[in-house]
Amino acid sequence: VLSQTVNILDNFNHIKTCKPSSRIFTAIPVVDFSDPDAKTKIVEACKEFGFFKVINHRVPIELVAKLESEAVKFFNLSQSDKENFGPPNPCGYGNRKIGPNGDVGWVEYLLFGSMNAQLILPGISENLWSLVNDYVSAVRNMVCEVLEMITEELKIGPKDVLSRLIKDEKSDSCFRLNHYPPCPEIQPVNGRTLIGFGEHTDPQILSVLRSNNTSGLQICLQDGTWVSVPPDHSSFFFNVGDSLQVITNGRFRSVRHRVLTHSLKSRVSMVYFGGPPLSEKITALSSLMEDGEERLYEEFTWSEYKKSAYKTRLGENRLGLFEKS
Ligand code: GA4
Repeated sequence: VLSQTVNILDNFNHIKTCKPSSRIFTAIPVVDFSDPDAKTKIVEACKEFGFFKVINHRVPIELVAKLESEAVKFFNLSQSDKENFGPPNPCGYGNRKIGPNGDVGWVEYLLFGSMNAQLILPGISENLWSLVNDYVSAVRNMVCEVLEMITEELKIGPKDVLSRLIKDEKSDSCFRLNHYPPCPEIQPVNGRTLIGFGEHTDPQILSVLRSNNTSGLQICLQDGTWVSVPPDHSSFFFNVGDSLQVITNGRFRSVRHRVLTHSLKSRVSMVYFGGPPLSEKITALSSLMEDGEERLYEEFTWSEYKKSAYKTRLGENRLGLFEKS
Protein backbone atom coordinates (compact mmCIF):
# COMPACT_ATOMS: atom_id res chain seq x y z
CA VAL A 1 0.00 0.00 0.00
CA LEU A 2 2.82 2.36 0.88
CA SER A 3 4.64 1.86 -2.41
CA GLN A 4 1.34 2.34 -4.21
CA THR A 5 0.82 5.66 -2.45
CA VAL A 6 4.34 6.74 -3.35
CA ASN A 7 3.69 5.85 -6.98
CA ILE A 8 0.49 7.80 -7.02
CA LEU A 9 2.21 10.84 -5.53
CA ASP A 10 4.99 10.42 -8.09
CA ASN A 11 2.38 10.55 -10.77
CA PHE A 12 1.12 13.85 -9.45
CA ASN A 13 4.57 15.32 -9.26
CA HIS A 14 4.68 18.80 -10.78
CA ILE A 15 0.89 19.01 -11.04
CA LYS A 16 -0.31 21.89 -8.94
CA THR A 17 -2.95 21.70 -6.27
CA CYS A 18 -5.14 24.37 -4.72
CA LYS A 19 -7.54 24.74 -1.80
CA PRO A 20 -10.95 23.64 -3.02
CA SER A 21 -13.00 26.85 -3.14
CA SER A 22 -16.42 26.25 -1.72
CA ARG A 23 -18.07 29.30 -3.22
CA ILE A 24 -20.59 28.45 -5.89
CA PHE A 25 -21.18 31.07 -8.56
CA THR A 26 -24.86 31.61 -8.00
CA ALA A 27 -24.94 35.00 -9.75
CA ILE A 28 -23.94 33.47 -13.08
CA PRO A 29 -25.44 35.51 -15.93
CA VAL A 30 -27.83 33.37 -17.94
CA VAL A 31 -28.69 34.53 -21.44
CA ASP A 32 -31.83 33.13 -23.00
CA PHE A 33 -31.66 33.43 -26.80
CA SER A 34 -35.41 33.79 -26.97
CA ASP A 35 -35.35 36.79 -24.62
CA PRO A 36 -35.59 40.17 -26.42
CA ASP A 37 -33.19 41.62 -23.81
CA ALA A 38 -30.53 39.02 -24.57
CA LYS A 39 -28.14 41.51 -26.14
CA THR A 40 -28.20 43.84 -23.13
CA LYS A 41 -27.55 40.91 -20.80
CA ILE A 42 -24.64 39.67 -22.91
CA VAL A 43 -22.93 43.06 -22.89
CA GLU A 44 -23.44 43.50 -19.13
CA ALA A 45 -22.01 40.03 -18.49
CA CYS A 46 -18.99 40.63 -20.74
CA LYS A 47 -18.21 43.82 -18.81
CA GLU A 48 -18.73 42.45 -15.32
CA PHE A 49 -17.42 38.86 -15.63
CA GLY A 50 -16.25 38.16 -19.18
CA PHE A 51 -18.41 35.08 -18.78
CA PHE A 52 -22.01 33.96 -19.28
CA LYS A 53 -24.15 30.93 -19.93
CA VAL A 54 -26.46 30.54 -22.92
CA ILE A 55 -29.72 28.60 -22.84
CA ASN A 56 -32.29 27.99 -25.62
CA HIS A 57 -29.39 28.12 -28.04
CA ARG A 58 -30.80 25.97 -30.86
CA VAL A 59 -27.64 23.85 -31.23
CA PRO A 60 -29.03 20.30 -31.70
CA ILE A 61 -28.54 18.43 -28.46
CA GLU A 62 -28.22 15.08 -30.31
CA LEU A 63 -25.16 16.42 -32.12
CA VAL A 64 -23.57 17.38 -28.80
CA ALA A 65 -24.37 13.96 -27.31
CA LYS A 66 -22.95 12.12 -30.33
CA LEU A 67 -19.73 14.11 -30.19
CA GLU A 68 -19.40 13.49 -26.47
CA SER A 69 -19.82 9.75 -26.89
CA GLU A 70 -17.30 9.67 -29.74
CA ALA A 71 -14.84 11.61 -27.55
CA VAL A 72 -15.34 9.14 -24.69
CA LYS A 73 -14.65 6.30 -27.14
CA PHE A 74 -11.40 7.95 -28.13
CA PHE A 75 -10.24 8.54 -24.55
CA ASN A 76 -11.05 4.88 -23.75
CA LEU A 77 -8.44 3.68 -26.27
CA SER A 78 -5.19 2.30 -24.89
CA GLN A 79 -2.53 4.84 -23.98
CA SER A 80 -0.27 3.73 -26.82
CA ASP A 81 -3.09 4.00 -29.37
CA LYS A 82 -3.80 7.53 -28.18
CA GLU A 83 -0.12 8.52 -28.24
CA ASN A 84 -0.16 7.77 -32.00
CA PHE A 85 -2.05 11.05 -32.38
CA GLY A 86 0.48 13.07 -30.39
CA PRO A 87 2.28 15.26 -29.62
CA PRO A 88 -0.15 18.19 -29.79
CA ASN A 89 1.97 20.75 -31.61
CA PRO A 90 0.20 22.43 -33.18
CA CYS A 91 -2.61 19.87 -33.07
CA GLY A 92 -3.00 16.28 -31.89
CA TYR A 93 -3.28 14.25 -28.70
CA GLY A 94 -1.78 15.58 -25.47
CA ASN A 95 -1.49 14.03 -22.03
CA ARG A 96 -0.78 16.19 -18.95
CA LYS A 97 1.58 18.51 -20.80
CA ILE A 98 -0.09 21.78 -21.76
CA GLY A 99 1.60 24.11 -24.27
CA PRO A 100 5.33 24.17 -25.00
CA ASN A 101 6.63 25.78 -21.80
CA GLY A 102 6.43 23.21 -19.05
CA ASP A 103 2.81 23.52 -17.87
CA VAL A 104 1.13 20.33 -16.71
CA GLY A 105 -2.37 19.38 -15.59
CA TRP A 106 -4.44 16.31 -14.73
CA VAL A 107 -5.94 16.20 -18.20
CA GLU A 108 -5.66 14.50 -21.58
CA TYR A 109 -6.97 16.14 -24.73
CA LEU A 110 -7.27 16.34 -28.50
CA LEU A 111 -6.48 19.68 -30.14
CA PHE A 112 -7.88 20.46 -33.60
CA GLY A 113 -6.40 23.28 -35.69
CA SER A 114 -8.06 25.13 -38.55
CA MET A 115 -7.48 25.01 -42.27
CA ASN A 116 -9.76 26.47 -44.95
CA ALA A 117 -12.62 26.96 -42.49
CA GLN A 118 -12.39 23.35 -41.33
CA LEU A 119 -11.02 21.85 -38.15
CA ILE A 120 -8.35 19.26 -38.68
CA LEU A 121 -6.30 16.70 -36.79
CA PRO A 122 -4.15 14.52 -39.05
CA GLY A 123 -5.04 10.83 -38.85
CA ILE A 124 -8.24 11.16 -36.81
CA SER A 125 -11.20 8.92 -37.71
CA GLU A 126 -13.60 10.16 -40.37
CA ASN A 127 -16.44 9.81 -37.88
CA LEU A 128 -14.91 12.01 -35.17
CA TRP A 129 -13.67 14.48 -37.77
CA SER A 130 -17.12 14.97 -39.30
CA LEU A 131 -18.85 15.25 -35.91
CA VAL A 132 -16.33 17.89 -34.80
CA ASN A 133 -16.93 19.87 -37.98
CA ASP A 134 -20.72 19.67 -37.72
CA TYR A 135 -20.55 20.70 -34.08
CA VAL A 136 -18.14 23.54 -34.76
CA SER A 137 -20.27 24.97 -37.60
CA ALA A 138 -23.30 25.04 -35.32
CA VAL A 139 -21.34 26.62 -32.48
CA ARG A 140 -19.66 29.09 -34.83
CA ASN A 141 -23.08 30.27 -36.03
CA MET A 142 -24.14 30.77 -32.42
CA VAL A 143 -20.95 32.77 -31.71
CA CYS A 144 -21.60 34.94 -34.78
CA GLU A 145 -25.11 35.63 -33.49
CA VAL A 146 -23.67 36.64 -30.12
CA LEU A 147 -21.07 38.91 -31.75
CA GLU A 148 -23.81 40.53 -33.83
CA MET A 149 -25.94 41.12 -30.75
CA ILE A 150 -22.91 42.74 -29.08
CA THR A 151 -22.35 44.96 -32.14
CA GLU A 152 -25.97 46.05 -32.11
CA GLU A 153 -26.03 46.75 -28.37
CA LEU A 154 -22.76 48.73 -28.44
CA LYS A 155 -23.83 50.48 -31.68
CA ILE A 156 -20.45 50.00 -33.27
CA GLY A 157 -21.23 49.99 -36.96
CA PRO A 158 -21.86 47.33 -39.59
CA LYS A 159 -23.58 44.24 -38.25
CA ASP A 160 -20.66 41.99 -39.16
CA VAL A 161 -17.84 44.19 -37.83
CA LEU A 162 -17.02 41.51 -35.22
CA SER A 163 -18.64 38.36 -36.59
CA ARG A 164 -16.71 38.61 -39.88
CA LEU A 165 -13.54 37.84 -37.92
CA ILE A 166 -14.60 34.29 -37.19
CA LYS A 167 -16.86 33.78 -40.23
CA ASP A 168 -13.87 34.40 -42.50
CA GLU A 169 -12.66 31.17 -44.02
CA LYS A 170 -9.16 32.14 -42.97
CA SER A 171 -10.31 32.50 -39.35
CA ASP A 172 -7.75 30.87 -37.07
CA SER A 173 -10.14 29.10 -34.75
CA CYS A 174 -9.41 25.90 -32.90
CA PHE A 175 -11.17 23.21 -30.96
CA ARG A 176 -10.31 20.94 -28.06
CA LEU A 177 -11.78 17.85 -26.48
CA ASN A 178 -10.66 17.47 -22.86
CA HIS A 179 -10.87 14.47 -20.57
CA TYR A 180 -10.21 14.97 -16.85
CA PRO A 181 -9.94 11.54 -15.22
CA PRO A 182 -11.32 11.31 -11.68
CA CYS A 183 -8.67 11.76 -9.08
CA PRO A 184 -9.61 10.35 -5.68
CA GLU A 185 -6.19 9.61 -4.21
CA ILE A 186 -4.77 13.01 -3.52
CA GLN A 187 -7.48 14.47 -1.31
CA PRO A 188 -6.83 12.48 1.86
CA VAL A 189 -3.13 13.26 1.58
CA ASN A 190 -3.32 17.00 2.14
CA GLY A 191 -6.90 18.15 1.76
CA ARG A 192 -6.15 19.91 -1.48
CA THR A 193 -7.57 19.45 -4.95
CA LEU A 194 -5.50 18.65 -7.98
CA ILE A 195 -5.65 21.14 -10.83
CA GLY A 196 -6.92 19.68 -14.09
CA PHE A 197 -6.20 22.73 -16.26
CA GLY A 198 -4.36 25.65 -14.68
CA GLU A 199 -5.67 29.20 -14.54
CA HIS A 200 -5.39 31.22 -17.73
CA THR A 201 -7.22 33.53 -20.09
CA ASP A 202 -7.99 32.51 -23.68
CA PRO A 203 -6.05 34.51 -26.28
CA GLN A 204 -8.82 34.46 -28.94
CA ILE A 205 -12.02 36.53 -29.30
CA LEU A 206 -14.69 34.31 -27.75
CA SER A 207 -14.62 30.69 -26.57
CA VAL A 208 -17.54 28.37 -26.04
CA LEU A 209 -17.36 25.52 -23.57
CA ARG A 210 -19.71 22.63 -23.04
CA SER A 211 -19.10 19.84 -20.55
CA ASN A 212 -20.80 16.75 -19.22
CA ASN A 213 -22.48 17.00 -15.83
CA THR A 214 -19.24 16.96 -13.80
CA SER A 215 -18.20 20.04 -11.84
CA GLY A 216 -14.70 21.49 -12.05
CA LEU A 217 -14.85 24.76 -13.98
CA GLN A 218 -14.06 27.85 -11.93
CA ILE A 219 -13.79 31.48 -12.90
CA CYS A 220 -12.00 34.34 -11.19
CA LEU A 221 -14.14 37.35 -10.27
CA GLN A 222 -12.90 40.95 -10.46
CA ASP A 223 -12.02 40.91 -6.75
CA GLY A 224 -9.77 37.88 -7.27
CA THR A 225 -11.99 35.22 -5.67
CA TRP A 226 -12.49 31.90 -7.41
CA VAL A 227 -16.02 30.59 -7.79
CA SER A 228 -17.27 27.24 -9.05
CA VAL A 229 -19.56 27.19 -12.05
CA PRO A 230 -22.33 24.59 -11.59
CA PRO A 231 -22.14 22.13 -14.50
CA ASP A 232 -24.97 22.14 -17.02
CA HIS A 233 -24.60 19.73 -19.90
CA SER A 234 -27.39 21.25 -21.97
CA SER A 235 -26.06 24.83 -22.00
CA PHE A 236 -22.99 26.62 -23.34
CA PHE A 237 -20.55 28.73 -21.35
CA PHE A 238 -18.98 31.71 -23.12
CA ASN A 239 -15.58 33.19 -22.21
CA VAL A 240 -14.37 36.58 -23.42
CA GLY A 241 -10.82 36.21 -24.78
CA ASP A 242 -7.86 38.62 -24.73
CA SER A 243 -8.50 39.80 -28.31
CA LEU A 244 -12.04 40.94 -27.52
CA GLN A 245 -10.72 42.77 -24.46
CA VAL A 246 -8.38 44.68 -26.81
CA ILE A 247 -11.05 45.30 -29.46
CA THR A 248 -13.38 46.77 -26.82
CA ASN A 249 -10.49 48.76 -25.28
CA GLY A 250 -10.89 47.03 -21.94
CA ARG A 251 -14.67 47.37 -21.66
CA PHE A 252 -15.01 43.58 -21.85
CA ARG A 253 -12.79 41.48 -19.59
CA SER A 254 -11.07 38.33 -20.70
CA VAL A 255 -11.93 35.99 -17.87
CA ARG A 256 -9.36 33.93 -15.91
CA HIS A 257 -10.61 30.40 -15.50
CA ARG A 258 -9.34 26.96 -14.52
CA VAL A 259 -10.58 23.41 -14.05
CA LEU A 260 -10.22 21.35 -10.86
CA THR A 261 -10.38 17.57 -10.91
CA HIS A 262 -13.35 15.70 -9.48
CA SER A 263 -12.67 12.92 -6.99
CA LEU A 264 -15.07 10.38 -8.47
CA LYS A 265 -16.36 11.45 -11.86
CA SER A 266 -14.71 11.90 -15.22
CA ARG A 267 -15.16 15.30 -16.78
CA VAL A 268 -15.39 15.60 -20.55
CA SER A 269 -15.50 19.02 -22.16
CA MET A 270 -15.50 20.43 -25.68
CA VAL A 271 -14.26 23.94 -26.32
CA TYR A 272 -14.42 26.04 -29.47
CA PHE A 273 -12.03 29.01 -29.63
CA GLY A 274 -13.11 31.66 -32.13
CA GLY A 275 -9.99 33.38 -33.42
CA PRO A 276 -9.45 35.90 -36.24
CA PRO A 277 -7.42 35.36 -39.44
CA LEU A 278 -3.66 35.36 -38.78
CA SER A 279 -3.07 38.63 -40.65
CA GLU A 280 -5.93 40.48 -38.89
CA LYS A 281 -4.92 43.63 -37.01
CA ILE A 282 -6.26 43.59 -33.46
CA THR A 283 -6.88 47.01 -31.99
CA ALA A 284 -9.66 48.97 -30.26
CA LEU A 285 -12.52 49.70 -32.70
CA SER A 286 -12.56 53.42 -33.55
CA SER A 287 -16.36 53.42 -33.68
CA LEU A 288 -16.45 52.57 -29.99
CA MET A 289 -13.87 55.04 -28.71
CA GLU A 290 -15.11 58.10 -26.93
CA ASP A 291 -13.67 61.59 -27.44
CA GLY A 292 -10.17 61.71 -26.05
CA GLU A 293 -10.14 58.04 -25.12
CA GLU A 294 -6.73 56.42 -25.52
CA ARG A 295 -6.00 52.91 -26.71
CA LEU A 296 -4.88 50.70 -23.81
CA TYR A 297 -2.88 48.27 -25.97
CA GLU A 298 -0.36 48.45 -28.78
CA GLU A 299 -1.81 47.22 -32.05
CA PHE A 300 -0.82 43.67 -33.02
CA THR A 301 -1.78 41.12 -35.63
CA TRP A 302 -3.38 37.90 -34.40
CA SER A 303 -0.32 36.07 -35.70
CA GLU A 304 1.99 38.23 -33.55
CA TYR A 305 -0.16 37.74 -30.47
CA LYS A 306 -0.40 34.01 -31.00
CA LYS A 307 3.35 33.68 -31.42
CA SER A 308 3.89 35.68 -28.27
CA ALA A 309 1.29 33.61 -26.37
CA TYR A 310 3.04 30.35 -27.21
CA LYS A 311 6.20 31.74 -25.57
CA THR A 312 4.39 32.32 -22.27
CA ARG A 313 3.47 30.05 -19.39
CA LEU A 314 -0.22 29.19 -19.15
CA GLY A 315 -1.04 31.45 -16.19
CA GLU A 316 0.86 34.51 -17.38
CA ASN A 317 -0.77 37.87 -18.06
CA ARG A 318 -0.14 37.72 -21.80
CA LEU A 319 -1.84 41.01 -22.60
CA GLY A 320 0.46 42.78 -20.15
CA LEU A 321 3.21 42.56 -22.78
CA PHE A 322 1.11 44.79 -25.07
CA GLU A 323 -0.10 47.38 -22.58
CA LYS A 324 0.80 50.94 -23.50
CA SER A 325 3.13 52.48 -20.96
C1 GA4 B 1 -5.38 28.57 -23.87
C2 GA4 B 1 -6.64 28.49 -24.74
C3 GA4 B 1 -6.65 27.26 -25.68
O1 GA4 B 1 -6.92 26.07 -24.93
C4 GA4 B 1 -5.29 27.10 -26.40
C5 GA4 B 1 -4.24 26.89 -25.32
C6 GA4 B 1 -2.79 26.61 -25.78
C7 GA4 B 1 -2.48 25.11 -25.73
O2 GA4 B 1 -3.05 24.37 -24.95
O3 GA4 B 1 -1.58 24.70 -26.50
C8 GA4 B 1 -1.87 27.46 -24.86
C9 GA4 B 1 -2.82 28.36 -24.01
C10 GA4 B 1 -4.15 28.29 -24.75
C11 GA4 B 1 -2.34 29.81 -23.88
C12 GA4 B 1 -0.80 30.03 -23.86
C13 GA4 B 1 -0.02 28.92 -24.56
C14 GA4 B 1 -0.89 28.32 -25.66
C15 GA4 B 1 -0.91 26.72 -23.95
C16 GA4 B 1 0.11 27.77 -23.62
C17 GA4 B 1 0.94 27.71 -22.59
C18 GA4 B 1 -5.35 26.02 -27.47
C19 GA4 B 1 -4.86 28.43 -26.92
O4 GA4 B 1 -5.06 28.90 -28.03
O5 GA4 B 1 -4.14 29.11 -25.96
